[in-house]
Amino acid sequence: MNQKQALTELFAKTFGHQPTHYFQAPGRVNLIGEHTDYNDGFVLPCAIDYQAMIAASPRDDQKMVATAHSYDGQVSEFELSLPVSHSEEAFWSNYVRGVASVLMEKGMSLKGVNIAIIGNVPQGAGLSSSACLEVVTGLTLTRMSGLDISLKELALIGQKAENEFVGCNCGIMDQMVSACGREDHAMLLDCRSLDTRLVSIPKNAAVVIINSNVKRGLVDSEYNTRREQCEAAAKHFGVKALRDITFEQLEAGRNDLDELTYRRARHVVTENERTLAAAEALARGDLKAMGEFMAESHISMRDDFEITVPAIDGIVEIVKDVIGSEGGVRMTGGGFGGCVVALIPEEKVDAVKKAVHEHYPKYANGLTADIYICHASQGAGEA
Ligand code: GAF
Repeated sequence: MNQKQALTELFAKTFGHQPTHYFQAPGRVNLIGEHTDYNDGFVLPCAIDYQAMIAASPRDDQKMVATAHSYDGQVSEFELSLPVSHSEEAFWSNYVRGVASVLMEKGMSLKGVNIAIIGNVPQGAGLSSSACLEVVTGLTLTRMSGLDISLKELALIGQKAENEFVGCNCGIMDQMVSACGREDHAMLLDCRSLDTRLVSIPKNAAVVIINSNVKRGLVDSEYNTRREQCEAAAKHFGVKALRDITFEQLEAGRNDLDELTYRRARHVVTENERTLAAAEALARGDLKAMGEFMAESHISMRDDFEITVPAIDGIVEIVKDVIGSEGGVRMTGGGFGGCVVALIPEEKVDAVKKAVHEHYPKYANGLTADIYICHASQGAGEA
C-alpha cells in the first residue's frame, strides 16, 4: 500500500467518509549554509521526495479534528477560534495547533476541517519533519477556507508557529524550501530578503542522505546557545546580524572578542561566503569545486561551530575515501547527530553504500546507518 492509500484508509476509518482534498509538503536536505539562516545569511537546500501528506474534508462546524498515522491514529481536536491551547497528550498536534493559531492571529477566518496526517520524513533526523508538517497544515487550512495565501507567507507562518507555539527558535530555511522548493533544483535563499534563486542540480549527480541514527541529544539547548553566541558576536561588531560583516572585518575586530565567540562567528562568516560560491559552482555543474566547499563547511561545523559528533565525522571520512575529489559530503541540518549529505556522481552511489554499511558500525558502537537516495523535489502543493 502506498502512502496516499494508507492515508485514505486512516481518514475513512476515522471520519467514516472519503477525503475531498489532499495536500503535501516535502522535507529538505541542506547542501550547504548551516546555521546561517538565523544570521540573515545564505543557505542552499533542496526539497526531497519524502513528505508529510494531509487528506482533508470540510466540516459544518468550526472545529479542526486531526488524526496522525505515525501515532496509531490518535485523534486531537480543537476549536478554530482564539486562543488555541497546547496539547500535552498529543504533542504532534501542537504543530497543527500552532499553525492554526498563527493564521487566526493574522485575522484569517478558518473553516472547520477533518484531517488525517501521514509522513515518511524520518523524525528527529534533521530532515525537517516538523517544518513540512507546519507547511502542509498551513496549506490545508488556508485552501480549505478559500484563502489564497502565498507559499512564502505559509513558510513564515510555519516558522512563527514553531518559534512561538512549539518553542523552538529556528530560522526560516526549512519552511521556505518545503514551501517553495523546485523539482531538480536546489534553492539559494537569502534569509534576509527571502529572495530565491533556483540552481539546477547536475543530471549525473545523486543526492545521497546518510542517517547516522544517532539520536540528536541536547539539540534545542545547543541550538539556542549557538544562536545567542552569534547574536553576541553581531552585537560586538555593532551590526544587525553576522551577515553584515566580512571575513576581513571579523579578523580586524577579533582582538577583544573571546575565542569561543570568535570561532562561532568565523563559522557563520565563512559559511556565508562558501554558500554563495557553492551556488555558483553548482550552477556551472562543477561537482569538484562544490565538493571542496562542502568539505570546508564540514570542517568549520566540526571545529569552529562544534555541532558534529564522532559518528557523523566518521561517515564523512568513509564517504570521502570513496569519492575522492568527485563530489562532496558534509553533515547537514542542525547538528548533534542526524544526517550527512553527499552530492556525488551517480556511478559512485553503490560504492558509497557498500563502504558505509561496512565501516560505519565501527565508528558508532555498532549502530547502522540508513541511506536514502533522493530526488530534488517540488515544494508544497496539492497531492
Ligand atoms: C535547523 C533549523 F530549523 C534551521 O532553521 C537551520 O538553522 C538549521 O537547523 C541549521 O542550518 O534545521
